[in-house]
Amino acid sequence: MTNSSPPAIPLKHALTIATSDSGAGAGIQADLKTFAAHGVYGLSVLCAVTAQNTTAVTAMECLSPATVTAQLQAIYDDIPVEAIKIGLLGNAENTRAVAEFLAAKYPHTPLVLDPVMVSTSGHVFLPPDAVEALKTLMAQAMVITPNLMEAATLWGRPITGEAEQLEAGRALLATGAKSVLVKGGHGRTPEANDLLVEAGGEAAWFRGPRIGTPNTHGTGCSLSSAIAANLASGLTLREAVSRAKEYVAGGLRHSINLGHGPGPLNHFHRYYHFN
Ligand code: PXL
Repeated sequence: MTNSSPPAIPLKHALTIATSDSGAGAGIQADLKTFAAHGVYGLSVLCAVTAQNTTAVTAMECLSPATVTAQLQAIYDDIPVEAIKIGLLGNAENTRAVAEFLAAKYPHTPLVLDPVMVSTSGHVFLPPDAVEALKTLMAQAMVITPNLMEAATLWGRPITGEAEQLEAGRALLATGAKSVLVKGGHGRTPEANDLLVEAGGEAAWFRGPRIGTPNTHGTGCSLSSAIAANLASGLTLREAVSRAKEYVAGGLRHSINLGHGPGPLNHFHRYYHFN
């Protein structure tokens, strides 16, 4: 081996079950880039395809639950999975198919569930029956990662400050999720503070400055994938969240001016920046 060869690292595998974003800033593309940036082998199960760029989502088509399950089975039959991230599943049928498969085959694998319902550009991704199905899947999660709007929707009450952020986090433990990360990125305060509420109601704040950039597309996808990658590498949940927040902050500091709307973060900011 020469001095210049890269280091050998343990092979860990993270699986994303999510939807394609043709602009590749969010969705399954963001998840796979995040896994790669963490030195974790990324596996993917595609649930739907969106046609979108930085300005709008113009079409979406779901794959059949049979095709979703076949992808899960193909991976299960051949490749180990140390952590799973769930993003946009598209409809109630796919959500139920995923819930059934994970309960049967991956009952002890750490599951990070990002309850994506509406895109930042305002596109409603999930019909109401899919939101109900998603609530059932939350009971299988190690952590769910709602932003303030998603947490308010799931809780059924508005969140206007940190006291309510904490109340919402505690209330959402009733979903059955082992812990809840209520992300503060969509607030209006100078800081973007995320709150982790763990079983029993114990809470930990992860504080950080709000990073002034319009390019925030895919932030939620990337954070939940970074948490999953860190869990796959064997970190505790708190450490996984803390490092994931740092990773996303770095990506936002070096975010990419792509297209005419909000661009994505730079998933590989630790390796190169664009000028
Ligand atoms: O960031 C949520 C999200 C998840 N999945 C897909 C998306 C988006 C946001 O645009 O496009 C496919």
